Amino acid sequence: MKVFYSNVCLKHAPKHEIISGNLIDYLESPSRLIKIKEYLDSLPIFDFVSPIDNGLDPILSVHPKDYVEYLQTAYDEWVNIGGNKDAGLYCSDLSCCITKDTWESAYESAQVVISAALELKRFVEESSEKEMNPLPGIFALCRPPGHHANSNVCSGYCFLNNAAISTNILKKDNKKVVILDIDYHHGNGTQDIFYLSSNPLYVSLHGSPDYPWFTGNESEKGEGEGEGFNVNIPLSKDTDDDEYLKKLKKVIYENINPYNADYLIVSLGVDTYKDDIIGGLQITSEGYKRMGELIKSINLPTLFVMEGGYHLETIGINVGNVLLGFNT
Ligand code: OKP
Ligand code: ZN
Repeated sequence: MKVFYSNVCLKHAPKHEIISGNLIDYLESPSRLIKIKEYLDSLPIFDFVSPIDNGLDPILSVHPKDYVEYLQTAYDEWVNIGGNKDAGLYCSDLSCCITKDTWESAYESAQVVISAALELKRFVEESSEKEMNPLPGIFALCRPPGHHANSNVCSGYCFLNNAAISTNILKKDNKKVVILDIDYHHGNGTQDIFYLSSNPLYVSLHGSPDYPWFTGNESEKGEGEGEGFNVNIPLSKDTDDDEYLKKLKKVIYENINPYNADYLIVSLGVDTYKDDIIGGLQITSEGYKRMGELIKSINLPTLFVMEGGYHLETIGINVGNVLLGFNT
């Protein structure tokens, strides 16, 4: 399996964030990526590939220019004025610290995902039915993550919505896309971006009630043309492997398979892990293997996009297990 990866994603490294009024170490740290890379490197099936710079256009298909310019210039402007004005104009919470390196890493994170999406698309277009066995899967190992970023709002460690950007690439040529968001948190940014659209189908399983607090209800089903194409499955904290897999299986049968998509994008967070420090359902490392197997059963060319996961001791094996489950 090809893994798109770039060290430039490590540069964004704010020192602190504020959670519940307390100043703590920034949890969305570069070590997360390093740990995952180390683990995948130790297994023979993963090939690391560097992204190609595909420029701003794919990003601008999701994010307006004024927002992109804000991300590019806010840090310098803030330093120049001595730091008191408009710093948070496009931010919805205190977890999206913009440092001198943020734009570079957020841009690179998007480029990792764009390159992975283009590679998957090319592979599928060049393959005959026969070659689709084994099922093509590609992993975009990127940070900062994306699913809380709205078109012009950064929040929850996210600046550019990587899953949405890659959706717009895979949607080209009248293709249909499913986004399956298995991060612990509801992907409010992704939901919002496509709320009025029937393509992609957005499906999220997430812990509730929890961040981002005001979205992720089952009653949010999309609007207009998008009605029926947004599926939220809120889960209680005590959800274990069996319960999780049962719900995932149900949504695959009832919503994902009947949609008849051409591509699957998995917003891959492993913060559902039982000991995660921010999220945490009762999922075990073995559970991630089963999740990967179930995702494979959807039988679509699949782009895995890295989102959350904060338990550094197991983040590698948990991500690895989803991918291994898919690849068996
Ligand atoms: C990003 B991703 C917890 C505060 C959490 C932001 C969480 C963002 C998660 N009390 N602050 O979905 O993993
Ligand atoms: Zn999360």
